[in-house]
Amino acid sequence: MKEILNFINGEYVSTGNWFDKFTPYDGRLIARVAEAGRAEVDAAVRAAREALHGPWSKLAVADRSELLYAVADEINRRFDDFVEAEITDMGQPEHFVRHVDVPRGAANFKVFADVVKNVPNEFFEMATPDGRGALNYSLRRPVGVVAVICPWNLPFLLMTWKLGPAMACGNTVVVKPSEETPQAAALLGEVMNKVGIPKGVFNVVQGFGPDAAGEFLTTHPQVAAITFTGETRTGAAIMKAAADGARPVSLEMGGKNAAIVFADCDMDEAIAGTIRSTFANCGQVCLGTERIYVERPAFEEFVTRLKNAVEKMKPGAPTDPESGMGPLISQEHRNKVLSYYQKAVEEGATVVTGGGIPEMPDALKGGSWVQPTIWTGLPDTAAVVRDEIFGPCCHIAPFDTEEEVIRRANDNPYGLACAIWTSKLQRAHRVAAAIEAGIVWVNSWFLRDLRTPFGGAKQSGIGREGGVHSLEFYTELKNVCIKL
Ligand code: NAD
Ligand code: 6OD
Repeated sequence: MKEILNFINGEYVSTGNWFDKFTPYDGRLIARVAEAGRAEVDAAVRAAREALHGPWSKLAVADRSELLYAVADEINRRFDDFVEAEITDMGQPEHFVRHVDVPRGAANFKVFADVVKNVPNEFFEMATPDGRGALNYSLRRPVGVVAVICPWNLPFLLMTWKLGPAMACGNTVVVKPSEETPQAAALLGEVMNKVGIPKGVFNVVQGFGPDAAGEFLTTHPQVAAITFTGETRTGAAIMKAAADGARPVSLEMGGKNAAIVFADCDMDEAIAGTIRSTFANCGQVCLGTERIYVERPAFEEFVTRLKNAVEKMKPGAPTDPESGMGPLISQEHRNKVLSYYQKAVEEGATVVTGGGIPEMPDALKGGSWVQPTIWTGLPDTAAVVRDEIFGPCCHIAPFDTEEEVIRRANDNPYGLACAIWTSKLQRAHRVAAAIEAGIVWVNSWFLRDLRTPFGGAKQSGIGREGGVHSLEFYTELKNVCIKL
């Protein structure tokens, strides 16, 4: 049986406690994972703390960047191993993992290695009463040991999205991957050792959240900052933990993202884009669309075409080239999604397609499969139109005016992302400006330039990462004032 371990101070560390890892697509037990307790979390934070004052922080920025380029190159050299780790952890189609999740692992290190080399510092010359004057300039310094708490959807992409900037800024890190997806983080330890990242700079503790590795890490007094991706409820608990010690948090949290489809849009593009935004990764993308508003003249056409496209999407095993969709991450998450499928019917939805469990071949019957599902006919107050479900499903509603759709799209506690489909330039700008979300895509979805600010409004997040915005979180800015 494969064993997945912690990675502390450059070494793989086992523990006396193990938990099982099953694949989501056939329910097979594939590994046992060594769960970190307080002792391992302490050891990881201690190693990170020592490394902070060792060679890592003394490296010139350009030399640190060179090491991070080497990390990216080694990820690319081990590309197939990361693909294997991600498909057995997450169960998504191999082509999706190869083209979306794993390449971003390398890019996340490369881009931030570039960003930190190109940050201008502020400089102010000032007058003083004695006429001699003074010069002010700013220096950026690492924050310290950063705790990185990760979710299970797109595990490698989301973990490295935090590690890239944290390490590029000279911090040391302790990562806690989701208990559902432990493999890529463990594998990354081999990459770090191979390219010569100093011991203790990158550490991994495996395990769960509350009263376990996650909480031990976020409450650890030597952790200087916490960066988190996951559910809003968990983010709020982490914020409370961070208040003890007044430590900064960067929180990327849940969403209930709207798509707005105007009748003037390119309908082929809107359908293809919505198929991706609603069903990619089996709907387990925080930026994904779960509420769709379609201008009334285009409503029937949009519903019919989306239904036809969805019904062509066959769920299947990750390595099946015909697979259009993978499973949900776990049976527990499937129960949650299916409870919403049932709620939709109880609330009076018209089930346009799906709504249940697909018939799968015997070899895949142990997986957490659900049908891709479309509903219409519900008011915006219905649970499936308000709550984040995080599954392959959406509700489609008609609208009549621009003002109305902006109000309805904004009438939700979350504010992560929105996709607008229109061919009218002025309308695109108007609606994008009025939408309460951290990210708005026009005639596209999940098109990412890593230099841009990324994060959520309202209950979808606190703070922005990406490009120089990441530096605001991962560095302390210090002013030096020199009297002349
Ligand atoms: P989750 O909040 O359940 O878990 C995330 C991580 O937090 C896991 O590693 C978990 O073990 C840990 N954790 C849980 N309780 C903790 C505690 N009390 N203290 C410390 N750590 C704790 O989220 P998930 O189910 O893994 O991921 C899905 C959620 O993540 C969805 O809500 C999705 O929208 C959100 N998400 C948001 C973004 C974004 O960029 N905004 C990106 C991806 C996922
Ligand atoms: O692209 C990114 O940087 C990012 N954080 C994506 C988040 C996807 C959510 O599932």
